[in-house]
Amino acid sequence: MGTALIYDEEMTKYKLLWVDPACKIEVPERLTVSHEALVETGMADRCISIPVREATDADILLVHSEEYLEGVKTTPYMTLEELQEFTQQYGDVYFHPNIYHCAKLAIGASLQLVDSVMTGKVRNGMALVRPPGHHSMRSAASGFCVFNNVAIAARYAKQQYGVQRVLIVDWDIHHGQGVQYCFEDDPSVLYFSWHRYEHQDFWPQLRESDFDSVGKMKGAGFNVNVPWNKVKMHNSDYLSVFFHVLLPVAYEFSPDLVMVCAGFDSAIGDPEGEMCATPDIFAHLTHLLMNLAGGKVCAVLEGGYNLTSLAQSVCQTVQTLLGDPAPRPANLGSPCKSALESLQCVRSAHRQYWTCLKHAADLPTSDISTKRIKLKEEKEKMFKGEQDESTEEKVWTQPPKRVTPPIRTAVVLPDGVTCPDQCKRFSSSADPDPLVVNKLRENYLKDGDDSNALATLSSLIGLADKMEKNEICSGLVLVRDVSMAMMCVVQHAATALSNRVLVVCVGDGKVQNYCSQDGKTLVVQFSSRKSEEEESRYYIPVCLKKGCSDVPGFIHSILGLLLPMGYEYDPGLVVLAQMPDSGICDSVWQQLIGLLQGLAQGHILVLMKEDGRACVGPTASSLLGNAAPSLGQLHASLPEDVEAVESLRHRLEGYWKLLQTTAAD
Ligand code: Q9C
Ligand code: ZN
Repeated sequence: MGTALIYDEEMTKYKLLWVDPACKIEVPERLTVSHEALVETGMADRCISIPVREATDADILLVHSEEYLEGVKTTPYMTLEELQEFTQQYGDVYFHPNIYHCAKLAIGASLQLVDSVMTGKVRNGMALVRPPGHHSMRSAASGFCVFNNVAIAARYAKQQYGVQRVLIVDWDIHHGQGVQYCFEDDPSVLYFSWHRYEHQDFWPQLRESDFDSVGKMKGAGFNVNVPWNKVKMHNSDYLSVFFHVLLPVAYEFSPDLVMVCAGFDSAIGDPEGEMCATPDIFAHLTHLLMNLAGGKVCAVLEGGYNLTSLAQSVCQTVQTLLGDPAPRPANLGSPCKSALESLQCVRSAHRQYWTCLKHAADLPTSDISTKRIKLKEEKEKMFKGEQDESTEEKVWTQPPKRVTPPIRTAVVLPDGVTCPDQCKRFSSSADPDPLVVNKLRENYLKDGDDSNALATLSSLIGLADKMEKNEICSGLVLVRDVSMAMMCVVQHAATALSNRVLVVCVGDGKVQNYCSQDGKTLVVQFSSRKSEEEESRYYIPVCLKKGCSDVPGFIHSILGLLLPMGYEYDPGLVVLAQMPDSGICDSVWQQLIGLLQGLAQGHILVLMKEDGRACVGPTASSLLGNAAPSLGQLHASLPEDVEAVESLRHRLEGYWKLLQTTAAD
């Protein structure tokens, strides 16, 4: 199953016809450079090209009023003066004789995308459209938007395909107030938006863009606003909000479809956003959504006004939708204080609606309105100070070309065990390094161990070597003794490989203390028994009451502990070991594999016991890049597990800054 790309040059055929400083950044080239970049990188060719269509009146009326539609319908016949006058009743938007036509195509493109994904013609896709949509309201244009493309698409998906729950992720740097208003009282559509806010000083300057607008009536809890109160937010600020707000809530919600308001004015270099997140962050944001809703992700372009950063960000998004491993999430620092304040406020505002946030810390001052005044005052004090126009924040290097290894997934399996055709059977027995073989024999094999075990271990080592050389992306090895194989590959990595290794061990069993003090390995073990080994920065036993068999507790420890530490650690290789009797079910296991592939450029080596054969199919499928099946709506974690995760977080947040969820005073 492929990735749809929906684009039509016709949508470049309108522009601003008079002088308006507020609108001059919204140019036709936004679309041409994005599309050309996809063509030049070969990505357009790899996508399934789907034609746009014109939205019907009925489509438009899913969200907009008849009066508004009738008004917009007259714009193609207006004189320049009439267009300017029509424009005047709205904020920061312009009309053109061809914009009504383009606006119908922009909706039609979004609906074609939903159709392609919902009928299974493709797995996911992106629509490159103009005009954007997320600011437009029932009866008003706004912020370059005429009709609300994504809101219409979400209603359409519900109506046409009986989709029960839609998640809308709005990573554009502006608040999509049009989307918020549309679904405010609707619990079937969860709207998440982060946006430059600056305590209501930034456009559209609405009180209701703040974190305490959580939705109304039955929709309470289904509107999640993350206001950025400072500019220059970095990759770690964005990721932190994904790990500690969006993803836990999204997994609890369990959407059947994910729509993305994919604006790239949240990227570095954008004159509107003034943020510092680099284009490669969109590979990760995209990747982290791709195991929701069985992989049904529809991205629709919104803003993005720096043509260079826009084109790069679009490429990162589409390449990730195509299934290529994401680049290493390098140099993640601590989220900034202002971001942590926002994070804490959002988590606190939503704790009554989402069980995953129930134990979130309260606001520092316990009173939301006191906090908001305090922060605003702080800001005004600062104002006289630095207006420094440092260029460093506007300069970045183009993300390096993402080279996918020739072999996606290699497997080492006993004879007779089958797996998907796309996997490559791997064996190093043709050319084993005699030194390695001797070392293996001496260190790991007891008398009586046969040559089969030796061959498996040397293949395992060979696989790790080829993964480091980027000749193979991921691997699956079935072994007799998981603990021993894990020790073997970790020691090999420590001595022969140059990369840091993240070891994730699922299930009980002694994990030899191979955590080096130098941080060459980071070991995270999920089990139901208290570990006898000493915890440290690099050995993290996550003790869950029922191990991995209680799904909510396990998922929340993956999202809230494992991923933040993993991203900050930035390993070159992930070793994932499933102990016998781990109690993990296939779909949870697949979620874990899917999420971990955001690390180490997808270099993940999975170890399982020989007789766990039933799981080979699902494991191989996940390693090949297929989306994990949805887990369904999650219930509350066991209180003991919440306690365990929170106490670990507190113990570790000094070492691992991405674990922080509160701002220090
Ligand atoms: N300094 C979207 O990104 N304000 N719309 C412009 C210029 C309006 C943005 C002020 C920004 C609208 C889809
Ligand atoms: Zn925007």
